[in-house]
Amino acid sequence: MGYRSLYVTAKESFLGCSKSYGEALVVIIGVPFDATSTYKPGARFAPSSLREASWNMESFSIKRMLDACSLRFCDIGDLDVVPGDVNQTLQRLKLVVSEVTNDGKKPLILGGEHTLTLSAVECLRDIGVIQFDAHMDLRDDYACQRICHATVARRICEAGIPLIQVGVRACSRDEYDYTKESGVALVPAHEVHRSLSDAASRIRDFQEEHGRIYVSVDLDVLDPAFAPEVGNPEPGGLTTVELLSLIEECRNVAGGDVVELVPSGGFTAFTAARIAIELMFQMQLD
Ligand SMILES: [Mn+2]
Repeated sequence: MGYRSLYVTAKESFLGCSKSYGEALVVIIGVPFDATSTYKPGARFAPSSLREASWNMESFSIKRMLDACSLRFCDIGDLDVVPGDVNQTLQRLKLVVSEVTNDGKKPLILGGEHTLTLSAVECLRDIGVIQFDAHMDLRDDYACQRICHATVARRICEAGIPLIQVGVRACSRDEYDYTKESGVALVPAHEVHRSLSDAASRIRDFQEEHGRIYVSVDLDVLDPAFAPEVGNPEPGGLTTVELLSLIEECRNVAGGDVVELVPSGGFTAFTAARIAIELMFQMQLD
């Protein structure tokens, strides 16, 4: 695979302060892949854009009284993806994530498109998935593809992995019916807007029921006012502050990802980098 040869230097790493792999609890993996995009491609440019944004942000958090550069994380660079080949790319990602988890470390993936979540969660045993997303991604197939960004949550459910979807506001009737049949927990965007504290307690309940969790953040969960540079924007979303406070409710986090950033000259990469930093804080809590 050769991903170890793709180690970035500490200076080029996320936040510019990567530790060695041996020291790390959290391992950052970029996945510059967007082959199944159906509207706006370009998520392949997100990992480098996220790193660049992170170099221009403060690592110290006044809210947590902690410096992100004091966290034990290692940025191993980008996966050696196979452009245009989702199956091969997911297979490669599984090899890398398996190695990371076998070494007792937690993967934090910088996408890339949402499909890559499937590889990550398949490597983790006994977890529940918290999916922050405008969309359900529960279609059985989409645009003649069974493995793509619009079907990823369906494949996760079929693997028997418990799932809660938070911030959803765009789905088909069939997808909605599937949540009822399959027991997917739902906290739609309008419920978050009605009561942030109720949404937080739903997340806590899910975490208590399922123990270890994987947190997948599709940036389009945010309103396009806050995160316009995404593959499939959908109005009526969460504010950045709402999302960050819900991420703070996520405990016992075994892994996570930030996906669907499509950088195009604006500042959404800064929002994405902030979310990645906060996920890293949560991963080091337990
Ligand atoms: Mn989405």
